[in-house]
Amino acid sequence: MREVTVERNTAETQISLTFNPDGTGRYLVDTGCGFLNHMLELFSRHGRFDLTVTCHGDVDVDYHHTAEDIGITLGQALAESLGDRRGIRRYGSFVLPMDEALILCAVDLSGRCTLNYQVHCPTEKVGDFDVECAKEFWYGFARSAPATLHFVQMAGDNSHHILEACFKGMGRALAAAVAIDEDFPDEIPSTKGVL
Ligand SMILES: [Mn+2]
Repeated sequence: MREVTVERNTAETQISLTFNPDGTGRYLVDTGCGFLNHMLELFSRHGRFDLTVTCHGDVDVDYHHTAEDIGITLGQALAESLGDRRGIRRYGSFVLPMDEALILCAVDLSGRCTLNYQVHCPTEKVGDFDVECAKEFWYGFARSAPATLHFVQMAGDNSHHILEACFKGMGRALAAAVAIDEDFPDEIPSTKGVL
């Protein structure tokens, strides 16, 4: 089991996060933001990752620091859990429909940060959550993983559905990417020999 726990403490957020890529989709999520809890719970279940998150953030400001810093911490936990990335499949992609929304999610656990976020929500908020914080979450994740992430919205006109499709779809794409390739479990999947 590749389970890791990461603590991250700043003046803005105090985060404790446990991540297991070989889990079953069990979660315990308390971020201080109801919508972000919902997204991380979906991510855990659809990726079959076990995930525990506790965050005490400066939510009296807004959810920006909370979303960004949880993304950073989750990316760090993913990186630590994979070690030198030996044996992983590296790539994953999923096109996830959520009612009228359709989102292409693709990941390369490349060791390099790229975020291509072509997601356009028609509203600024879902509940009390600023939809722009979702991009901050994924950018934080891509930087600290480090990983190449693509989100391309093919359809969708409901912000809740659009963001939910991103989290479910990237959960499933990542599940494929972190899986061990049983045919080549001792190989780092790069001609450079390093990821
Ligand atoms: Mn929902």
